[in-house]
Amino acid sequence: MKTVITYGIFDLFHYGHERLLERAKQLGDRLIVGVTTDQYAIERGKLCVVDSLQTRMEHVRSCPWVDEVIVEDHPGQKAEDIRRYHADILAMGDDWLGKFDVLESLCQVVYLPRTPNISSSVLRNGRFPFLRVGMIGAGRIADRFVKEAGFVHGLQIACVFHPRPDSSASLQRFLASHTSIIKVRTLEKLFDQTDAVYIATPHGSHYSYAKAALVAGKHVLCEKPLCFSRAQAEELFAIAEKNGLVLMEAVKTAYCPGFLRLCAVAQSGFIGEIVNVESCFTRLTPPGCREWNDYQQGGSFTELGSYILLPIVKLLGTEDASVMFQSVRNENGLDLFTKVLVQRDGHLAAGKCGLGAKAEGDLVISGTRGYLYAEAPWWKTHYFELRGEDPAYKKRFACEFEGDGLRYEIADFLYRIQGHPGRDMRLTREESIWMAGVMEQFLEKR
Ligand code: C2G
Repeated sequence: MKTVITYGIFDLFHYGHERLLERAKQLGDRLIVGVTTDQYAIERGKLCVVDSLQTRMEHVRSCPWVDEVIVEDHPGQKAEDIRRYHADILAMGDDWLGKFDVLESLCQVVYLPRTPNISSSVLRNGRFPFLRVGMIGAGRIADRFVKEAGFVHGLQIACVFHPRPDSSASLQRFLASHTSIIKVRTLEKLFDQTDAVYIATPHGSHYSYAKAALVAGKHVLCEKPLCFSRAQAEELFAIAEKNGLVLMEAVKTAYCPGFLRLCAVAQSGFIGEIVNVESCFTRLTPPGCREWNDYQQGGSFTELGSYILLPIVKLLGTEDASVMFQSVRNENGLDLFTKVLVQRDGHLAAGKCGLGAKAEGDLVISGTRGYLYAEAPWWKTHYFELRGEDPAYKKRFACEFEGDGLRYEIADFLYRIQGHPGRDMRLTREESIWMAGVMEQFLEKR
């Protein structure tokens, strides 16, 4: 009995997959197929898998040549499976040529010619129109956004609008490094040429640009903080819902695989009841930067508050809570360092952020049976530990965090616009509205 094993994502199952499985079976007597989980596919940079794991496994299982279907969910699993199933042959398409030669010490590795002119991404693009994205603003993050958008298939950055089209140095720099993106001089032009808008302008202008885009029928991905009042946030989400549009707040951590895993572990009982969340994010920012020039909405909390509030709202929810602030300010009244204290029955939380003072940027989630610890930069979550009473006990979790990590929120934005379920929980409407309410309280008390 010769056992053959192969692996794939098998998204939007097509005859290229069928032919690969048929030919793999012809190499032996038994064919085992490993289907990659959504999470592991995302960790491998496949950000826009359409079909659920269940559906993809059913498609593979429905093929007459397939004897057994297993799940592939972690790096190095192929070597484990080859031993576990006593596989004689690992068969893969030749787009993987050479990549699995290292496993030849365990079994024969065969690369089968790939079927030309068919792929899941071609089918995906065929099924969903290419999303034309317009950008408002051309500052620091805008540049990184374009680079990260390059990893998400199915969308294209078409044009950019800047309120000062002729005098903005950052816009000139941006256009020089992104020559395929055209400058438009009016918002109307931007809306005419796009399906969705990414807003990367100074905080105080997010609400008005988001409202204009939603009213114009455009999906919106808006940099954090979405806006500075609960009522404004509720209004924006109401317009989005009325117009059948996606509105997402771009707190990138909320969409990255590691943070999703951290929240899942925290909420799955390993640490017991969650009692306290402590988050910290500091980034020393020199005088003269925009964060210090905006006397209305500048300072540390409006810049970094969304990050430190994220684990608090994700793990403790959006019910009413008492929120208190303590800040150290500069001569212009802007906060160099701010602590936010959140209290609700049975739950406590404290967030610290600073552009003018440094602290240990860690995240600690305390429960009745243990705690989770994530060191800086937890907001680019790639590693965290489960710890308990015994200091020697540490369960380690490592996760992919590719590039600048904006690709995950961009992929989710596209995914939600294409109408796929299951990703709107990553940062919900209620959570964004709650954070806008906390921002409102901070500015009121400032
Ligand atoms: N394939 C093919 N012809 C195509 C498309 C895919 O022969 N036109 C093969 C691939 O080479 C692969 C298998 O079908 O061997 C599954 O392809 P995908 O679903 O694209 O999965 P992939 O990203 O290659 O995942 O850990 C390895 C991965 O799990 C492989």
